[in-house]
Amino acid sequence: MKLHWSPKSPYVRKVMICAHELGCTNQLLLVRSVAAMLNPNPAIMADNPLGKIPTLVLDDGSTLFDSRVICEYLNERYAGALFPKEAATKWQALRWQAFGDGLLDALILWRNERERVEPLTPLIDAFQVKTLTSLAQLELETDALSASHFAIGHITLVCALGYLDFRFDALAWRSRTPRLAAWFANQSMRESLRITSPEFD
Ligand SMILES: N[C@@H](CCC(=O)N[C@@H](CS)C(=O)NCC(=O)O)C(=O)O
Repeated sequence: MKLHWSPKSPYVRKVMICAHELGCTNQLLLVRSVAAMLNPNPAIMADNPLGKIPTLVLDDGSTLFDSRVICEYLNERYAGALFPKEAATKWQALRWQAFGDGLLDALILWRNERERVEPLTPLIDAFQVKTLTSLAQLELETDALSASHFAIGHITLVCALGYLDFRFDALAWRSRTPRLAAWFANQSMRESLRITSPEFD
């Protein structure tokens, strides 16, 4: 399988963490692909008209995107337990995945906006409010995260918090959410998270 990949993309990181957890990284041919919102990449668009990474090309030539679909596909193909099946844990795991993905979506738009010559201040402010409110909510959910089995929700939230470290250092998120920071530090010792950290590039 070919994966349009970059070590800096937090959504690609989700897929790589799943692949490490499932023991299938040797089945992935990683093709370094530059995906920039303002510069659509024809090589990615040949496999995904949206021009986004991650995009997975299966051996029969069919394609899968986005990260949610690829992670679930790998989990099913390699009989993993990263997508809980029981209702008691399934919906919370999927909610945490949506929470982490939504936070990442906001952070990426925020980063694009702040790099413009004349950033729109109300938009920047709105992204900041959403991010800080999300962090405050996650701080309240730390016990529930610690008490539940490592799954796709944990993976996605770690990718979102890791992206804050990578691109939003000035936000100093740890000082606002000490319990979440302790949870993150604990999770980050896991091999699949350690070796996919963007600092490893
Ligand atoms: N919802 C998608 C988001 C993927 C995404 O936005 N990836 C970024 C790279 S971090 C990208 O490809 N951006 C290029 C673009 O938006 O044109 C997923 O979960 O895979």
